[in-house]
Amino acid sequence: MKTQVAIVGAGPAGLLLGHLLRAEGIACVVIERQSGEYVLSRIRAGVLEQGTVGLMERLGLDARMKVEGLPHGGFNLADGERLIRIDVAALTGQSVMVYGQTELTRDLMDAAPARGLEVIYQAGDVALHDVAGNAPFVTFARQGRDHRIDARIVVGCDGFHGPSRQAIPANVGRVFERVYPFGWLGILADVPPCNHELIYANHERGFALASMRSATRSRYYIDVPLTERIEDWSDDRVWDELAVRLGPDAAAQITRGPALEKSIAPLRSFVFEPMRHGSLLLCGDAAHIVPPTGAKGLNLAASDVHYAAQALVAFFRDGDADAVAGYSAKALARVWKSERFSWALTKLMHRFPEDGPFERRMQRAELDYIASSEAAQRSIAENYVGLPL
Ligand code: RFL
Ligand code: PHB
Repeated sequence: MKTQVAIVGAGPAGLLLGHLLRAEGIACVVIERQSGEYVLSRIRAGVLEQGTVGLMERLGLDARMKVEGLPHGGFNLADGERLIRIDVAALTGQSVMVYGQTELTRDLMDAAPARGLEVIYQAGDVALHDVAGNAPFVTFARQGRDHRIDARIVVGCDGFHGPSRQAIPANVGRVFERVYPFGWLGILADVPPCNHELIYANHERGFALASMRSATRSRYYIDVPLTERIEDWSDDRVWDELAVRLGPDAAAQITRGPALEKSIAPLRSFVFEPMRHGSLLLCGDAAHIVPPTGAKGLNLAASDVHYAAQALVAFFRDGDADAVAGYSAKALARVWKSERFSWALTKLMHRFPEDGPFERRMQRAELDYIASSEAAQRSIAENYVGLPL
């Protein structure tokens, strides 16, 4: 089989890119290791930046989001004593959209057949070949047969553990990484949220986040040491801990219910440079990871894809090879700013094992400053809604 662009991975990055390329008449195929059902079962991001929403609008795939998504004009930082509301709408004139990654992925998946976007699910042993040159190809096995797709460009949208990043020789790439000494234990339940906006809390006992998927579905997180096992966290134990960390006002509004999903995700900051090697481009978690504190992971995947689509349209339509060559620098400039914001908010809102009373006072002083300064709030707000594409 021959195509213009072979996309590895049908998560949000791969599907979004496939749709953007098809909308410009560029031939592409998406190759995914898992089944579509499995991809949809992963509970992940919940907050979309304006830019991500804008891409769905541009594709005309925003109808369900407009009905079911919840626009939020603010969010809250709590420290056990007070709630600092960041009035994102007043400070930036923009809002974020609470709409689950599962729903966004479903919208992209459902629209694929009608838009002529071919997605090959359950592809085993996916491997990238000759990406340094001008005739790369991808091989995989499916239903007992070996397949090969020849392309002009390969885009790796295969997440942190996928094979695309590994296809770049070690002497070409450079890794920047910070692994955090805790993970987030998340719980999803069909109960109304405790607050109409998100609450990020830094409590003496640790971090907590109250989020949601809809008016009847809540998503909560607490941070736990990496040594914790999910089997040791009964639903009641999670609810008890949330009630303490979120503080008495929020606790009074918490409705408890059985967990639909409960898991622990490690926290990591990671950037791989460059995001292009020869005919291979990397997008999303394949190239970088942020801790979830800033709600940036999916949104960064979307901005990468936006830049990649722009470059590929210029390349295939106008023969502009410089556009592809410039992709990495353009994407990385935005990636590093989101890395910084996610890291800074993680530092502000979590208790690190190595921290002593001085670091605690620094956190408190920074929260005091944020509470009292519109300039500080504006800086947080413009990062939270997403820096311009
Ligand atoms: P994905 O979603 O990991 O998709 C990669 C796809 O590639 C497939 N794949 C392969 N396909 C073929 N061959 C192989 N060998 C393959 N290996 C892997 C995988 O099966 C998969 O389908 O990466 P993508 O598309 O780059 O999207 C990134 C986002 O998923 C991620 O950044 C976010 O979920 C991060 N994140 C959040 N982001 C936000 O913007 N806002 C949030 O509120 C937010 N909350 C979160 C999060 C991530 C979390 N976890 C669990 C990591 C909350 C959590 C708890
Ligand atoms: C979520 O709802 O899953 C969520 C919200 C905000 C974050 C991270 C995760 O910062």
